[in-house]
Amino acid sequence: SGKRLRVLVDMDGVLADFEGGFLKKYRARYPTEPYITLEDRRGFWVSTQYGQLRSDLCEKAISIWESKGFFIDLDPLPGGVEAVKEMAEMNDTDVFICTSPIKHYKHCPHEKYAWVEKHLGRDFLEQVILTRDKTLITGDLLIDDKPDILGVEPNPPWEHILFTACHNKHLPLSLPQRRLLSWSDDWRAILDSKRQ
Ligand code: UMP
Repeated sequence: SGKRLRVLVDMDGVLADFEGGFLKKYRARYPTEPYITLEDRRGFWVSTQYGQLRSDLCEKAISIWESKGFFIDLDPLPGGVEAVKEMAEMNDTDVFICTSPIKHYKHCPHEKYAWVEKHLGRDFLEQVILTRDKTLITGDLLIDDKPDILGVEPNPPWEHILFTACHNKHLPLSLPQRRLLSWSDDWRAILDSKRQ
C-alpha cells in the first residue's frame, strides 16, 4: 500500500558510543578512582552502577557527561551512520533520530545537533527529535538500547527493537521483544517486517 514506514532511531548507545566515550573520559579525569569495565556494565544507568561501586562515584560519573565536549566527542558506533543514511534513502521510509537530552542543558542539546550535522550532514538536522518522553512520538519502530521505554502514553504506537549494548546484553528478552545485535545485524529485514 501507500503507507510510509517511520523509523525512530536512538542516539546514545545506538549511533553514538556513549559508554566508550564515558569510560575514556572518566578514566582520564579520575585516573586513581575505581571504574567499571564495559564487560562488567549492568543496567542502563551508568550513574547507578558507579554509585553502587562507591557512593561518591555517582556524582563523579555524572560530571563526565555534564562536561562541555562530552556529547560532540562521542565516536559513531560501527555501521550506524551508514545504516541511517541508507534507511533515509529507501522508498517510503522516514527516519528520525529520537534522543533524550540530559536535564543539565548547558551543552547536551547543542552538541547533539552538532553531532548529527558532523556525522550525518546538515540536512539531517530536519530529522532530529529531542524528547524526554519517547512514548509521545509516533512511529512504526523505535530502535533503542534502553530496555524499558516508559512515559505518559501507556500504549506507544511503535515496536521497540532492543539494540544490544554492553549494559543489556545479558538481559533475557521479554517476549515478543526483538533485538538488533548491532548494525551488522539484519535491520533491513526488521524494517521489511513492518511494511504493509
Ligand atoms: N544518561 C544519564 N545517566 C546515565 C546514563 C545516561 O543521564 O547513567 C543520559 C545520557 C542520555 C540519556 O542523554 O540519559 C539517555 O538517552 P536515550 O539514550 O534514552 O535517548
